[in-house]
Amino acid sequence: MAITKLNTYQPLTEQSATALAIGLRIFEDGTLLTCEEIGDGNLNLVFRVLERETGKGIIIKQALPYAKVVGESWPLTIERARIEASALKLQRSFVGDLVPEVYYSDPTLAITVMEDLSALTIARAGLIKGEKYPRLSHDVGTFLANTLYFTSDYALHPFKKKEYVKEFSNPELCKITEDLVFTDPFFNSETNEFEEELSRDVQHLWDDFTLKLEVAKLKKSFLTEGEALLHGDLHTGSIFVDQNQTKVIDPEFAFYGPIGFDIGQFIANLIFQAASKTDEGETILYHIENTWNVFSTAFSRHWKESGDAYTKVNGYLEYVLEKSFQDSIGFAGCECIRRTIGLAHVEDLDAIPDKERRLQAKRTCLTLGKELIIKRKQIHSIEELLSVIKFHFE
Ligand code: SR1
Ligand code: MG
Repeated sequence: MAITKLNTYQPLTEQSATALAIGLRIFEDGTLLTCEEIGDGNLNLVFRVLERETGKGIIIKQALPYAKVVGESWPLTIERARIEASALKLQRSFVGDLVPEVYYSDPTLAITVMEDLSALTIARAGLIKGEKYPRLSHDVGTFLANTLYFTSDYALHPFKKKEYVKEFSNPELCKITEDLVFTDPFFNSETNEFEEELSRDVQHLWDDFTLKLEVAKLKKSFLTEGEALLHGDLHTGSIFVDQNQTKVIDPEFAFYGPIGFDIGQFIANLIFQAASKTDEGETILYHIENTWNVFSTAFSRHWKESGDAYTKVNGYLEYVLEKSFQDSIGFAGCECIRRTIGLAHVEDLDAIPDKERRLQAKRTCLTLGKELIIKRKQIHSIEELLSVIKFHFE
């Protein structure tokens, strides 16, 4: 593929992104193209290049050498672009169209050129508007089962697994999660942000040493258990949807970690929806239940179809599933708390227009988050988890 090759990194502009698209020859020679920077995430530039006549488009995502959400005072390497492109390609080999197709990637320029998904909606935005996505939990459950099983030691030759562990070593983005999910919200840290009215609730949380010990155990799992290749940031802003399809995007936080992490982050982001709505709770609870059921059924099927000598030992699969389930409850609890009082909030809660209702929803996320972390080992089934969640929304 002939391209306009830039040999050194420089942030793209709408002009240079268009030149790159022309060089890639994805479009017919001479077609008129338009380009717009549409990135609204925390870290990267995202350009959409469109062929004017047909509306056919591509996305060019480029990592910036700093965290866009804070600015140049928070430097980051552009290594995450290589991780993201590699993760998308590997995930696609296990889940097909549940992730976008990558047309081209260049680690020097830190770009990934991929399928344009702008006909779909970001799940968080659609759910906030009250849209229903019947396939969402089925597709995310399948994504989780396939990516987590087929990148784990349960499926891979040990040499291949260790190659992937090296390829997906992602210390900088892991550090963001270690700080923003597992540490800062539980201490009086400068990165935290919350309404004055929540100060007493937050102080109560910071004074809770039982909670801190359980979060320390969860952080230890995140730091030390390289079980499977995680997406690493599986919130509803990382998922495009419509009525018929689901696409999981943005795996720049991918690394080898504990299976329960992705599941827990997704569940927590559904919980924000339940917390923000006065109706439709049942649909969200259904998605939580279905995600786990689809995940555990497909993961068990893969396990029974392959695996080593130990995967045939009675009780081992059940042990792995129960550990992942209880970890995911704890990780969901951490996500509930950090998105409420930490650095990166969610629209589901922040955009609740009525102040009292907003504060109430946030308090619920804090108390529910705490209960999920502390009681995770006493919750043995998805039905029990739903009862705990429902109790907080009654
Ligand atoms: C500085 S990045 C803040 C958050 O945005 C990403 O999507 C991750 O969730 C991260 O924690
Ligand atoms: Mg992202």
